[in-house]
Amino acid sequence: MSRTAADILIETLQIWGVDTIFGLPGDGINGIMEALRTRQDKIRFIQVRHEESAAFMACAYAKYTGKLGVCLATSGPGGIHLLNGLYDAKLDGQPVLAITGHHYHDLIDTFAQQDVDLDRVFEDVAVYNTRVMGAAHVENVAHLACRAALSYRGVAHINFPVDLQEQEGGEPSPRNKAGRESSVTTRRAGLPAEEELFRAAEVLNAGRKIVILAGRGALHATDELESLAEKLGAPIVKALLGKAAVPDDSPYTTGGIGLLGTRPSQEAMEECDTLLMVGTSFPYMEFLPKPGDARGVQIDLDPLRIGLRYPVEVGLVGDTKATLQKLLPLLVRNEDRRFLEKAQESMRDWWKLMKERASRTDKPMKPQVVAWELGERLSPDAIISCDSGTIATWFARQIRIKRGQMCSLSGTLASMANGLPYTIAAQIAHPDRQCVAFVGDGGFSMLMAELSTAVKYKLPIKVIVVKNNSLGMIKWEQMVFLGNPEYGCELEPIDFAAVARAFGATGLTIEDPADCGAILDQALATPGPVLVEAVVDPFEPPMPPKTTARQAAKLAESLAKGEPNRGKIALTVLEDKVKEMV
Ligand SMILES: Cc1cc2nc3c(=O)[nH]c(=O)nc-3n(C[C@H](O)[C@H](O)[C@H](O)COP(=O)(O)OP(=O)(O)OC[C@H]3O[C@@H](n4cnc5c(N)ncnc54)[C@H](O)[C@@H]3O)c2cc1C
Ligand SMILES: Cc1ncc(C[n+]2csc(CCOP(=O)(O)OP(=O)(O)O)c2C)c(N)n1
Ligand SMILES: [Mg+2]
Repeated sequence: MSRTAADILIETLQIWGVDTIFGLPGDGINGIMEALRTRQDKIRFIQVRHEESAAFMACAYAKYTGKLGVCLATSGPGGIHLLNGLYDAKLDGQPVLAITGHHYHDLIDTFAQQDVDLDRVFEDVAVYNTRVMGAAHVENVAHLACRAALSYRGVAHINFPVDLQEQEGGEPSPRNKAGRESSVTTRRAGLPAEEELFRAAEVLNAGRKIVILAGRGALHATDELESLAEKLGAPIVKALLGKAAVPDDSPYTTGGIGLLGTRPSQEAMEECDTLLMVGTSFPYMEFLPKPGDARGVQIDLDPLRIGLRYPVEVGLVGDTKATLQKLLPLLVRNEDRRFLEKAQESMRDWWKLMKERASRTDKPMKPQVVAWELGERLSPDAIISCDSGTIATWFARQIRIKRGQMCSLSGTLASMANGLPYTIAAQIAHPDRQCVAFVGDGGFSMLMAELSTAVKYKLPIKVIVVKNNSLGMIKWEQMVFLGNPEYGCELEPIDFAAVARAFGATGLTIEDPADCGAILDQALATPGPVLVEAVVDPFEPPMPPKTTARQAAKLAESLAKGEPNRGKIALTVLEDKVKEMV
């Protein structure tokens, strides 16, 4: 039997090492589903409950393996559902291939059912975007799509009309010659020019108070980063996607930066005379030194990103690890260790404060307690995925990442709801590792049907839902940034433990901080998918590293304007401040 166009597509993906596709069937992709059915021993199809999850999963698969993530959706609504997860991949620079269906090729643009030109819809999200014109077209475009996603670290999209999927053979045009494609992968810009390395070394060797800002582009260069910090006497500040670039117990790091960051990181940024940015496009420029206050050097794989956030003097275009290996021998040890030592001392105080916030016995339980107790119990190989919300603050601050662990969230898109799909993809990619979702009640409820996916594929994921019955982060933003009473942020409570049990997973609840550790132990030791609902204080504020007078004034304004929970909020904020001072 001759191969269909869909067979050619799937076989080409196999050449590129694709072993997993996340998706949901539909009438626009039945031909592709058949090609997958007949190859299920070689390529896994993971059925999801919502295509958005499939795209998040493809993104996380890429984040946690470095390989191409692939998702599949039907024509019209299926493809549209993919979009949010695809933007997550685009904005966090992950290689993802999206395959979508279209209806019959000769009825396209005739007001037919599901007549959505997804190749036009996906124009902005994709670095490579095409519609299949016939069986003879497939091999060429499938190779290119894989190559484009991997080399440009972005989204590639193939839109495939349903009738063409079943087309057999397909006569190539006179100019099209078969067998000309290659699946050899190539990397761009491995190393910067030598003279740039010398110029960078000159700037760094002249610095006395140097800060290293490391991001996700440095995740694979932990040892090099620590050697760099040792040589330069420089604290390593971490952008959130670079949380695992060095472990939190490294003597060189002051942890995160930004609203979710630490005070020592902010102080180091305020005082430094030299800034070295490594694999980061950290977006909050207000947390970086003022232009002119520090000299700047930046390492990035993408030349477009050089000088994006800070006017650096030298840009090293190259891979972090390879570049640092070349740069390190050119650096002279900074004998003035005072800047690093001061940062280390501030960090000791910071961790005391974090532990203090996480050891509170108040009821309702403080969210920091859950994050801290979880972090203490995670196994050395754990993969932790988080959602957008105040939940990200507790994740950033109270979960101390260890060497060997991985973690992520939807960074630059900052989407809600990715946490559960990310965790499912992590567990599929790494069946033997501990995979944990740390999510808020708002984000989790958006895609919670994927619990069924975890049950279906017997994935032993652990999901910690921090339940404050509110869209917590937005509530605080409305009050602290705008000075308005919260509006539209309360959530109707859901019994998530009961929901988990209804899905066929184990469901546990923590209400008393005294039980938190024991219940988390139980959850982590229970086989199969487990959900823990942690009921927390909705009035616990995600405090910035340093509260500004403007933020305090705005909060007071919102309370005065009639914030419905003003009594409780005033008390909680005041109590937190008092506790920190005594
Ligand atoms: C609710 C919420 C709150 C947030 N608050 C904060 C906050 O307070 N602080 C914070 O830091 N983040 C925060 N974030 C995340 C933030 O939006 C950004 O996503 C994050 O700061 C970016 O981290 P990054 O610089 O590591 O990654 P990116 O912005 O993706 O930058 C990575 C850079 O590395 C480069 N690169 C990739 N691979 C390599 C390589 N091999 N070698 C060299 N370069 C490479 C890329 O070209 C890119 O320029 C928040 C997110 C959410 C959801
Ligand atoms: C898809 C999407 N919708 C809306 C937002 C805006 N937003 C950011 S955080 C947040 C609240 C998240 O609530 P929850 O998951 O309960 O976490 P919490 O802040 O309560 O910890 C909202 C609505 C977003 N980032 N993504
Ligand atoms: Mg919430």
